[in-house]
Amino acid sequence: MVGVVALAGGVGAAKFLRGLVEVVPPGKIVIVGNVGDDVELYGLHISPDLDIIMYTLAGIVDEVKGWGVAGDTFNCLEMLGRLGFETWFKLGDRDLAIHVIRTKMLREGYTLSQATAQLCKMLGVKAKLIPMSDDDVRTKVQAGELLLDFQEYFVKRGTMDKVTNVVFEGAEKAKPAPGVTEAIDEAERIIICPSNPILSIAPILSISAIRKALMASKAPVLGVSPIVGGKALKGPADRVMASMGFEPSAYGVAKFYGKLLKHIIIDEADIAHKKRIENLGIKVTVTNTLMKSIEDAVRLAKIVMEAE
Ligand code: GDP
Ligand code: FO1
Repeated sequence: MVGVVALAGGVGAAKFLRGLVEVVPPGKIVIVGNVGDDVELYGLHISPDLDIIMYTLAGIVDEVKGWGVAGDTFNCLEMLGRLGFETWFKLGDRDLAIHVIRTKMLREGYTLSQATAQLCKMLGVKAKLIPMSDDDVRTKVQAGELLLDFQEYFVKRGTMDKVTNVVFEGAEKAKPAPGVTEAIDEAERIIICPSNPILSIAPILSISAIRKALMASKAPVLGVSPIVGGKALKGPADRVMASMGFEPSAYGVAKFYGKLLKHIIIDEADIAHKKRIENLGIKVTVTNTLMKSIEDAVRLAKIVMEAE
């Protein structure tokens, strides 16, 4: 029986999920992960957002960066550099082992969701992590004349470009991975994690069968705002919202999700937006949403689980 479905990006989602697994039995949680950020480098399939969640829930994430494996070394990358290859994507040696195994499984005919389930099992992750799709959906970022691959925008160019449009290549034809819409149909509660709405959650919503299942679900859809006091705590969410015509605020996040959302949890810093959001027909809970520690994440997860 599925209790909770969580739509998740990377670092913001993982911080929240680390709390959620302490509040809800992990066996009752299905996490639908973004794979629009996936990239192929050196012949390896890398799924950064799935890995951030796996490493976090397995207790091996580099907590300072929020991605990668704690205490990793970079010998392989250093050698790749010596051989003349590009090294802007900082792949650690331990991290590489995951990409090698994922790629091996994909070459042997496993789907991405099967490979993810295997990796979760190997790492001892108890919650069920399902990629949004087994089909290729790739987020491309348009910045004026430039059309950038997601990681080129995010890591190589350090999010310096002003985003004018975002496209999810392959989304029209993509089907949800097995188990995604079934979990949404069965869920008692659906949570949109405090992730980047446009770059992390919109790719998931770009798959029409997922969007339809969410709209049809009897379970309440609750979101946590990743924008606090008009700013993203990390990354470009505020800038991307502004350049795409959305107010970079908790109100803008609520407006972006619109009818999908029943209830949003916003930060105390954003109390001024409460009435405005309620006028959109969305319920609001105001609390401290900063997750500086596991205790903060557990507290926030409890509030999300108790919100009506
Ligand atoms: P990414 O894919 O690795 O960029 O990660 P996500 O899309 O999952 O999350 C990025 C968002 O997480 C950013 O917009 C941050 O503002 C948000 N975030 C990070 N830490 C926190 C936190 O402690 N509280 C809240 N409310 N949002 C957070
Ligand atoms: N993020 C960075 O900002 N710089 C990196 O060099 C980098 C390497 C990297 C390697 C493996 C991995 O799984 C994730 C990695 N990330 C890196 C994080 C990641 O690419 C982004 O946070 C997400 O794609 C945005 O969700």
